[in-house]
Amino acid sequence: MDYKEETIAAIATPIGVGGIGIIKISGNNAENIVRKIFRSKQPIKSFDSFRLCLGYIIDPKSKLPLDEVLLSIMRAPFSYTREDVVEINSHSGHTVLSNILQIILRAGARLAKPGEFTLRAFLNGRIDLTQAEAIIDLINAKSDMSVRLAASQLAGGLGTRTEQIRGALIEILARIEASIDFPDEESTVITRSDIAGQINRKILKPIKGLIGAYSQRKIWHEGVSVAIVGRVNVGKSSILNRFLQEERAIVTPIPGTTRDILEGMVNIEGLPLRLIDTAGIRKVKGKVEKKGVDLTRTQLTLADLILLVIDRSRPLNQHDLNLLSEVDKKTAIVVINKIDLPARLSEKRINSTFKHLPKISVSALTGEGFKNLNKAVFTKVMDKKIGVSPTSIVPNLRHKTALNKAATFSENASTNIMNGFPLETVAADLSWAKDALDEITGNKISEEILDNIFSRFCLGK
Ligand SMILES: Nc1nc2c(ncn2[C@@H]2O[C@H](COP(=O)(O)OP(=O)(O)OP(=O)(O)O)[C@@H](O)[C@H]2O)c(=O)[nH]1
Ligand SMILES: [Mg+2]
Repeated sequence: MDYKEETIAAIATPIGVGGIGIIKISGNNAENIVRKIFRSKQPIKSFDSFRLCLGYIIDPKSKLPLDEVLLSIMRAPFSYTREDVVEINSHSGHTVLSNILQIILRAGARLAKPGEFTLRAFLNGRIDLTQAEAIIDLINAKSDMSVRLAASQLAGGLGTRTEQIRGALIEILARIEASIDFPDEESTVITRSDIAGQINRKILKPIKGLIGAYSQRKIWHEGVSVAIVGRVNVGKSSILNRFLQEERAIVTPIPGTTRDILEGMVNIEGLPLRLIDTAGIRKVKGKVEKKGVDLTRTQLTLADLILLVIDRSRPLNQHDLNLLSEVDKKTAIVVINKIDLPARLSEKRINSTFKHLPKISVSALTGEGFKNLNKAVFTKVMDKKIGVSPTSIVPNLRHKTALNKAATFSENASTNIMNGFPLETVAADLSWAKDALDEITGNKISEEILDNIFSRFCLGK
């Protein structure tokens, strides 16, 4: 059946006890259904769009009121789905909500699938596919920055950029096609190098920019992982606790206190950091210790950033030097801890050993130096270009796959036109590139992919 003939309904608020619960209905039949099950407190002739109306949900069978509710109608096309939408604010509590929903279903609605309201917003042309995906991201966002990125995508950032590239592509395609159809007309003559230049500049370059931004996505959604490593007792757990401003990890003077991986999230200027405290590196004795040190070594390769901690109140030893040789110099910051204690490690020695690494002196005990450490971490992340500004357009994996496809076809077109291939071949490549861009916004998309995207939504959205 055509979706336009079906009116759907679902509970939009999470299960559980709360102040209010919301039930949503969308479709042509929404208002009819409401007329069967709702009795207004003040007599009304017709519902005004976007106006709250106080009344009762009445069970049509028993004629008894089920709940006192606030009801609103948002008439098409000015609604979330661009269909007639009704929202019922009832008291929360699962039984009340599901009883009301049952009555609505009996009155002619069908239970909505997860994401079906948003699917309709897409099918009815109110949003493109990137915006629908932004709604899922927004719901699942775990940091300020991922909220901002999702909001910018919801506002149409990625969709607009994709449409711009697509527009340029269609223009180039039109010029090639005109020259195929009317090869002898002066107005349609093209130079191959000119077309190749335009493909590179107007299509490939912006596409590659977008692909490059993909790596930033993980950072903003999951946080930059920062492993705190060092030999035993240098103060790694104390540093974690100081960052988190709580006693998350056990701190003792006994070497080898931490044996497992401990994590905590912090935010530095909106940048989410996943801090990872590790077991100190030393000569291991038992199985548990060995496991702990192995886990530390894994973190060395997995983490986006390493804080290599040393203890200034003791001389360096072989474990410090071994660790230094294991860290990737591009991603490490040396944290010189315990500066509140008398130094037994000279600045000269530190500078010569950790030559090309940024160094920050701190005391996990007093908190001295942590402002600088925050700054250094932030700068390092930004320098590594793993950070983005809040206005960035950051594609997800699905978009990136499509962009890669579009880039490959455009690259073929650009090389082929320079190598004297028939213009028909070049045009075919460009039109495949266009299809790939259409997958991003959903101009052209398979049912399967749509199902896949919308099944990630929660019920009632
Ligand atoms: N004076 C002083 N003591 C510190 C500082 N940081 C840590 N300590 C002390 O050093 C000892 C070890 O600290 P931890 O934070 O447990 O060190 P760790 O590196 O996690 O140790 P392991 O888990 O055993 O590898 C504890 O007694 C801390 O109180 C500091 O900045 N100044
Ligand atoms: Mg520890």
